[in-house]
Amino acid sequence: MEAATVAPSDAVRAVRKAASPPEVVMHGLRPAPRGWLSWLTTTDHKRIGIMYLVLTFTFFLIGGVEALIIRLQLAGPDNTLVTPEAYNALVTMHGSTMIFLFFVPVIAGFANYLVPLMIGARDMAFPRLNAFSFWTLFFAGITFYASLFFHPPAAGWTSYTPLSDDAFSPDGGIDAWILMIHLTTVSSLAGAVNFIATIHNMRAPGMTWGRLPLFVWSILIYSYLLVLALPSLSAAATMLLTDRHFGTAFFDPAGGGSPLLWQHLFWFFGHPEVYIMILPMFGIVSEVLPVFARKPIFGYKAIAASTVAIAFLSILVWAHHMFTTPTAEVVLAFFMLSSFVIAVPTGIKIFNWLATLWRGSIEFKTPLIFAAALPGLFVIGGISGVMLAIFPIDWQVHDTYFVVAHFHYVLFGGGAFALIAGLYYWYPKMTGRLMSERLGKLSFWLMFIGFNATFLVQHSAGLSGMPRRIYDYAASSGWGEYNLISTIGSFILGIGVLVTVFNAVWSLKRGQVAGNDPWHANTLEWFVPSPPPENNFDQIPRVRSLEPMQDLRAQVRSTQGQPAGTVAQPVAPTR
Ligand code: HEM
Ligand SMILES: [Cu+2]
Repeated sequence: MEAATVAPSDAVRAVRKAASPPEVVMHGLRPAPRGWLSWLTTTDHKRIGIMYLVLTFTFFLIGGVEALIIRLQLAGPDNTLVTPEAYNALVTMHGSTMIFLFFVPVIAGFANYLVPLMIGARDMAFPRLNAFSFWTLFFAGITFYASLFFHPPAAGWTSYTPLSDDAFSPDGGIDAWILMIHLTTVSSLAGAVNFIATIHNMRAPGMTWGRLPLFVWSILIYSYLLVLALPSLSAAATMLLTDRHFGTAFFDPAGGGSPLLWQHLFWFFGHPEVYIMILPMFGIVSEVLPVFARKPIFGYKAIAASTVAIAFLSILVWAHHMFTTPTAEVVLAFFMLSSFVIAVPTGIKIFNWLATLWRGSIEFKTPLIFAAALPGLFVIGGISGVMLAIFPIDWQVHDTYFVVAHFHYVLFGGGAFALIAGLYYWYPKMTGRLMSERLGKLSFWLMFIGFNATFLVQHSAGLSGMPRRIYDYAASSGWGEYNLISTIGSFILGIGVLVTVFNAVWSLKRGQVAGNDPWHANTLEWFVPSPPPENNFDQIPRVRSLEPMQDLRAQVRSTQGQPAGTVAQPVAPTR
């Protein structure tokens, strides 16, 4: 026909267009950023998770160096390695770094990486909010450490008034601390809302509450506790800020305020905070033990329920940090008893973990060894905690090294060991390579010996009266030997940590290639390749039990008639 050689008129084009189905036309799509810019602009939960982990482990190392300087200063009597002012700053930076810049956000790092994968989702509910959480944390760290260049805070990580008010801490260090608190709070709250929305709404088909992995349970409760506890701290920090700069007197008796108000607000946040840190560690242990014991977790429901119970009870015990303040005896008794009660759900967990290991065919891999250290070391800290909760005992040992020993047994002995278990366990998923087992075991034994050498003797130092946060002591005090042992232990512990850091860096290129499921694990993150593709799941498997990977393997066995070593989603072509 003639028309074939003639270009169609605009009118014809318009008619043709109207007849064809509607199309989506993309205008001006920018090419995806590459290199470091792609990290800066990412909203992928896995990349954000990795940035969280790198940032928070960096703070862990900085906080660790501060701890070693503290230990050097205390190694012997009448030491003057650092000035008293620098010492106070070191203690404050160490405590604040470990709690606010390391422990709470490192959990957000693991959770960011793992929660969507474990529940069969393609990302977090609000990916941009997620990036916002990370960058707020980043700037919180910068704000806090920038104070080193003018005047670091020195009122302890608890910033008790009146020490932290403008009369006693006139320079800007406390303000940097307050700003850091505000920024980490905003970061954690945004993260918590994101985890809650994700876990409630984005689980794979079939993943009922009774099939939710225990780590995900612990992250859900961690998030709710953050939402409940953090506002109390932000309010207190804001009041301190206005007291310092705008003439209010919330904490100043001269203007009708009360320094005790700070303590109440701080510990109303502070005790839930310890469970914010430790419950996810319990979650890691509950994931790792059954995999390496080759048995289902014992008492799934009891472990999940005890997580909720501990979280609830943790809101009722804050004044056990204030037993030495003027308080009516009936109130002291209430807080003593409520503290005792927490030992019950905690004990339930311990027994369930032991029952999980009992008669299992245990594989002594590094993640298992680190995870199994938690029940042992945490129980020591739990028992000293119950002792401290008896208020006449607390009257004797409050603010001594006994308390320092207590909370390091729970936080480092329980917490950090479990965290490193998580690192060895999930590293192959994140990087595609296994960490070295030999270095892992070396690291464990150095850390285990170093940790106990550092902190066991601190119970004795505390019982013989050594005060917490003290700068130096006389030779006649008799504390010299305890402290020397403790300092030597802390360096063994430090070397142990460095072995794992070296292992993580070395294995990035040299580690054994992992495949998607090196541990023959139970949960969905092992179904996708290591590292997972950007969209995580091409198809989202239907979940039929607590151990979906076991079901998938059984399915392969029954359809192909041969045992499935691992099962995996077909590898998608990489872009
Ligand atoms: C059985 C459970 C626990 C009980 C009964 C308990 C009890 C106590 C008590 C009574 C104190 C106050 C000591 C004093 O100031 O004289 C204290 C301090 C402390 N506890 Fe616990 N605790 C328990 C578990 C934990 C856990 C799991 C963590 C952390 C993950 C933790 C971290 C701390 C910290 C950081 C302090 C020091 C607070 C400060 O700066 O004064 N505790 N604990
Ligand atoms: Cu407490």
